[in-house]
Amino acid sequence: MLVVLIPVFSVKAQGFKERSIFKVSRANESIVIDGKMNETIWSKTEVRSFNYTYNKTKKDDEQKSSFRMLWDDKNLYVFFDFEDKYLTVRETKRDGAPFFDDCAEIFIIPVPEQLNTHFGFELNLNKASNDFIYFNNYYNNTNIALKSFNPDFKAEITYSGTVNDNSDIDKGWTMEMEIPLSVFGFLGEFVPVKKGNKWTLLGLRQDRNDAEGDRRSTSTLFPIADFSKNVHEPTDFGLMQFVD
Ligand SMILES: [Ca+2]
Ligand SMILES: [Ca+2]
Ligand SMILES: [Ca+2]
Repeated sequence: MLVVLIPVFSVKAQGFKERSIFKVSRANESIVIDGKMNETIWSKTEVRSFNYTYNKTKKDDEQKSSFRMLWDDKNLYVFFDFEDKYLTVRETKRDGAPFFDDCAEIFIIPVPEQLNTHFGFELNLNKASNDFIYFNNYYNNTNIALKSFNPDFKAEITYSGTVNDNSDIDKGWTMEMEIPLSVFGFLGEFVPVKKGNKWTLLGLRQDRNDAEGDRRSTSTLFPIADFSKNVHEPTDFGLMQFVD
């Protein structure tokens, strides 16, 4: 009698990291981009803190953050809310180095796979935007950001405190963003933004608490496997899922 043994394979390959899913609610009201969480829907969508902090050298380098997103047929919306005792900002130019200031950042891959290409938005309190398309391992193991990508989007900030003055204790700052889906062009059409679909993302905060030098801490929505290497490794990104 012939016995056929059928091996049973696990569908999960070994080492595959289960990815966190961040829920993004549909905006059922119009969102006014003014840096204020004055739309009811912001209080109904998932909120997460940036619990993974890197390069922390002082106690004050780990400060509270909250992160929310919304979607509708035209836009993605992002809300960052940061406690910050020492508001710090210097960069004023587009595609400069706002990431050396207090800076809110989001990286997006418009499909649920961890591709080697992502869209990035990094803004400081001056709304100086470093916006780019990032290519991992573009050529000869080199990562490169195409900064000439300058999409139209809206962002407004509010802050409470005194900027670049560490003689007092500040309260914090917010940033509300509207990123039109047209920014992603046809790359955003493979997996359209609609209920149930997922895209890939990372949210980050750079926290600078000294006006001089390059010291800063970084906190993230999802954990970074090797922070000394790069925060732009898509294998560290998680998923966002568009829900009602
Ligand atoms: Ca608002
Ligand atoms: Ca740019
Ligand atoms: Ca700061």
